[in-house]
Amino acid sequence: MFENLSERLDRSFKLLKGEGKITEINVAETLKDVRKALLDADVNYKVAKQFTDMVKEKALGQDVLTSVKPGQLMVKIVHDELAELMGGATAEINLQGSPVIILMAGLQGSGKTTFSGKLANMLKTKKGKNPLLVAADVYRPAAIEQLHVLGEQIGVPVYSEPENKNPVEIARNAVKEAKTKGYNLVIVDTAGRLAVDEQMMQEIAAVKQAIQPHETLFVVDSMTGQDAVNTAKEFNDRLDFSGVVLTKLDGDTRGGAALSIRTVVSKPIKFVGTGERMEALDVFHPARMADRILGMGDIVSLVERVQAQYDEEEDRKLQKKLAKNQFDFNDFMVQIQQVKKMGNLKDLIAMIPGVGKMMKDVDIDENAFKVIESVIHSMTPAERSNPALLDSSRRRRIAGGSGQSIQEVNKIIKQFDNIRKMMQMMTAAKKSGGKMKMPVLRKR
Ligand SMILES: Nc1nc2c(ncn2[C@@H]2O[C@H](COP(=O)(O)OP(=O)(O)OP(=O)(O)O)[C@@H](O)[C@H]2O)c(=O)[nH]1
Ligand SMILES: [Mg+2]
Repeated sequence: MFENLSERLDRSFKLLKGEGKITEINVAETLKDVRKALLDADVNYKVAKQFTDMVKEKALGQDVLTSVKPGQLMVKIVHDELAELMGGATAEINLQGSPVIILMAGLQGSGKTTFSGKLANMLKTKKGKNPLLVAADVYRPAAIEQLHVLGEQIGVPVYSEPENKNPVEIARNAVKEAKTKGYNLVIVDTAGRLAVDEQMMQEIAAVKQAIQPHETLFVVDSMTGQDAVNTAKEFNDRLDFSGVVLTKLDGDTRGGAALSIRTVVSKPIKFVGTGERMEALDVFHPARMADRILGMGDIVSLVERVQAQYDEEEDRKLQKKLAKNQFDFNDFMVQIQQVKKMGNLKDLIAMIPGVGKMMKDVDIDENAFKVIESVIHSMTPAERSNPALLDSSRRRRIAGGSGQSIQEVNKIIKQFDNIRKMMQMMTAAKKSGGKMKMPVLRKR
């Protein structure tokens, strides 16, 4: 995401950084490039102009021309202004209420139902909420089913009235149900609608009126481009929503809408969806997003995501096994599952500062795990817990069983050996009090 934009900005800054002496002329040139990059990334032209004017003003005010490192100072100014453009501070979701009521609104296919599930999952696991999902999409029977499937997946109950065609009643009944059954969070998924469809706009306004939600979230597909801005405006005029959710930021999006919406409707972006999986949801942080756009990576989000999946108990068991030199293929499998839970590998890698750009055209083989898993599955339990058994005849049998070549099987066993050695070294270093260098987080 935002790849084009970050690349283009990078190029114009490089020019600036390369200059021995910066003049007003090349600052102006750079800003022209920045503006063009923004426009090409689908940022609203008024917003782009306002943005570069602001940067120019700041740059002049801070005497970029006479500073020691003018290129870097410019990058910093652009960074801070980008963050400002996206709302400055992180906007928290309002969880004051019993029950807290959250209403979804947005165009057809924008990702409302998926986001409803993701949000229930996040607030349940991270905030200890006890959520009730509500299927108030009365137009497509499949929509109710879809929410039930998601609910089951994340272990959250779903309220629905398949026979009732009145979303206002369903929503009202659901809130009543939540109160009597002790759910402290109600998430109401609604049918997608077109802003031009007067009847449907009235309907969602009526649902809002009836249940008085603490948050009304406008869900928008980031791939929609400029149209997203207009849609956001129309929904806001009718619903006065409290926050924006950008979905599908994992796709091939230019992301400019994200930069414009905040300015146009003056409502904060609260969450971003980055995939179809229930875990693929991030709280929106303007400064981190600015980092990402400028190619500085998003190491903090990365660390958070890794931590969320990190199982302390598992880790302790693993340390013990390592110390006793008992790390085996079963443990290897557990490790692979943990990495897989973190989401799409390419997304994760894109968050590492400086690496995102380099890896842009590298094809990361998401199937690599599958091959490893199939090889491990073809081992007997004895072999899995005692890799030393794996002689050449056993390896041949495993190759046959997993449908891989013998070379592939050898390679995977070798990789396993290397990982085991590396992990042992790390554990030993930790034990002896030796310092393993931790990566330093970039601080601004
Ligand atoms: N890649 C990606 N796909 C997503 C994301 N969010 C939703 N989707 C996909 O987008 C499609 C539409 O999502 P839904 O959640 O059904 O959208 P909706 O707004 O409920 O659609 P309607 O109820 O028909 O209006 C589904 O195939 C989702 O899997 C996301 O963040 N990233
Ligand atoms: Mg839906």
